Amino acid sequence: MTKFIVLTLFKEMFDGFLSTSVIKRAIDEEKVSVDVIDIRDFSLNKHKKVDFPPYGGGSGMVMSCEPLSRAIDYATDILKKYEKEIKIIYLSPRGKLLNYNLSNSLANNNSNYILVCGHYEGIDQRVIDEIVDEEISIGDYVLTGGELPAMIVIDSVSRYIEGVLKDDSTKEESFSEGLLEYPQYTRPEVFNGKQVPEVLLSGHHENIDKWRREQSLINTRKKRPDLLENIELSEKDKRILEK
Ligand code: 4GT
Repeated sequence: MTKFIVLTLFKEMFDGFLSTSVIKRAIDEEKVSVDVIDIRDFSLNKHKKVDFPPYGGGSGMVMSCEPLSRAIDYATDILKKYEKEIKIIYLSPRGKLLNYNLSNSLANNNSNYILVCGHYEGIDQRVIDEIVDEEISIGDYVLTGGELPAMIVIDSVSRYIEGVLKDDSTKEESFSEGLLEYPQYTRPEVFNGKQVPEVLLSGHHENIDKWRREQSLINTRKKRPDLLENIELSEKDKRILEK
């Protein structure tokens, strides 16, 4: 089981996420666990303050070191009881970009995770420098907090944990690793005069696999040619793309 402990000022944001669909089932079946802890509980300040104006001036508030470091110590103590390594991740637009490879490796490197969510102008740099192991970004845009990114990390990592997806669609996916997915169709056979591609109705699995691979490759070249630069294509794949 992979364990996530989330540290946040806005616990309630996780309620819907953790009580729905695939993630709910993964938790119920003990494939993953997610504990959400309020950083405010670790403030020693009599008003439970966790943020202060930035040194040097400027707008907004910065989350201060003490509550955060105490919350991280508390989470670390919980995770110490288990065999796995403990990785402390800060979600931030300055982090390493999340992609298929990173999600997959987080799922399969025998680690449990502490996910630190910033809010306002973020957290004191000394926490990042001295305590955080890895900074992860979910894309090149700024959000109001690290909570949505933390959910995205948990969601995308969980999909690659053995047994989380019932019919293991990541196996099928790994057939198109690093490429865009092929198009999917379901009933009815004709919608607004448009037919489902003939080959998918043929029952000929070899032809279906071949068609899907072609679609993945052609779509990837058309929409995300950058993805083709990071993967190794077979001779067969190269021939498809030469056509
Ligand atoms: C974007 C991302 C992220 C934010 C991202 C600190 C205060 C960061 C607000 C937070 N924005 N977090 N992880 N692209 N905003 O991943």
